[in-house]
Formats: sequence, structure tokens, C-alpha cells
Amino acid sequence: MNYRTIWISDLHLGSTQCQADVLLDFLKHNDSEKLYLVGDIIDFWSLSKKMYWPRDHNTVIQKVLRKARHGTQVIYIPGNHDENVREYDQYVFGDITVKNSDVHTTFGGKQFLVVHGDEYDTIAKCHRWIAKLGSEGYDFLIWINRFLRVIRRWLGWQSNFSLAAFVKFKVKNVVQFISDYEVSIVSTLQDRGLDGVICGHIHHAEIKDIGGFLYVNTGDFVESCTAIVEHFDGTLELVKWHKTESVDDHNLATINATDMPDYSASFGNAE
Ligand SMILES: [Mn+2]
Repeated sequence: MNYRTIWISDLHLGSTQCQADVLLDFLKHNDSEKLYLVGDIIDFWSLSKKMYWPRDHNTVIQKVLRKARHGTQVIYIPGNHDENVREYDQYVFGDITVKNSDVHTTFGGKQFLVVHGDEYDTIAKCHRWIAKLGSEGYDFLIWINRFLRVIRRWLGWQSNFSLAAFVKFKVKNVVQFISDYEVSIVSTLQDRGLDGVICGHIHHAEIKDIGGFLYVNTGDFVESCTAIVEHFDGTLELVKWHKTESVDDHNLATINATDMPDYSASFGNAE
């Protein structure tokens, strides 16, 4: 597939959480004129605890660099797990530009602030240690889930059940956290003459109109393996990527029309 723009975030390269194989498959089958890396690309928090850098994490970096060399405009917006990169705001490394935030204009002329979004997360901002604790608890869940995935594969069960996603949606205050986050970011930005925000950070992909302001979240490549894409007519879409074993079957499962309102009308080509 070829798009005008692709946004991906929360890859967490350098941590065991990263689903590098699915990510590589996504990068292989999807191209764009512009590629935004919306933070938590390299997980320096995790690397500082334990050095982990398998070969396919290198391949991811190489693939992104190759896209940049072949004409894709790559913009790296650092997040909180790669906050040290924020010191290099506006620097150009090879073909990749670092920007702490950016304003993207769609084909239809809509303006979106692109930012990782941890600055709007009151928990991460005010209580860094709570955020770290949360991140470690999450690590543990992911680890259990990986273990269950191996067992399921071994037993030949086909299931997309994700323990972390399950627990996340069962734990009521996490749901509350997601909605608090959305409200916090939208209320901060809605009076700045923008049409919306495109962020990451909370690992929960979404395209949602909140009081006439479009809240867009890229999700992650840790659990959900999601991306946001802009078609050549300016339409935004949430893409969930699945990697399957068969050669001609790996394809994108577009979110059902019933799951998500159609934004093509409001965010399509504004002639
Ligand atoms: Mn983050």
C-alpha cells in the first residue's frame, strides 16, 4: 500500500516488548511520502536496565533509513522513553529530521499537531516513579502474555486474545486513565486553531471526534500493532497490522465501519 503519510509510535526497540517481526512486515508492505515516528521508538529506559538489541531491531532501523534514502520524508518525534533525543530538536541525522513536535497539513488542508503526548499525561508528568512502576507492571503482563502466546501456538489454538489488552480494559481505572488523557490533551489544544492532534504514548489507537476536535492516537507495535495513515485524498484511517504465516495472506484488517465512524466526509479532500 502507498499512502501520503504514515504515523507509527511506541515501537519500543531495545525492549523485549517490541513486536519487531510484525513491524518489519508492516514497513515492508507500506510506503508513504512522509513517515512520522511518534515517540518511544527506541526504549532507552529499558536499555538502561538491560542491554537487549536483537538483529531484527537493527533491521527495523535499516528499513527506516532506506525509506528515507529513497525519498520518504522521515520525521522523528521523540517520546518519554527516548527523551534524550529531545536535545536534538531540529537536527537532521542523515535523512531523518528530529522535531519535538510538528504541525502536519493533510491534503484537505486540515492541520494536526503531531506530538508523542506524554506531556499531557498527568500521571507520567507529576509522578514519574508511578509511571515507571506502571511500566514495569505492564512489562510483566506482556511477558505473561508472550508465554501464553507460545503455549497457544504450541496447542494450535488460533486466538487473538491479549492478556494485557484484556486486563487493561477490565481494570476500570485504566479506562478512566485513557479518557482522562484524551480530555487532558484535547482541552489543552482545542483553542489553538488546530483541527486535531496525532499522538501516541498510551498504546491505545483511536480516531475520535471530541467536540469538533479530532483526537488521533497511533497505538503501538507492542500489543496492538497499529498505525495511522493518510490516503492521498487526505482521509485518515486506523490500520491494524497482522502478520500471518502464508505468503499471500498478510494483509491489513481495516477497522470495521461499524467500529469506527467514517471521517472521510469531514476530513476528506476539501476541494
Ligand atoms: Mn510514551
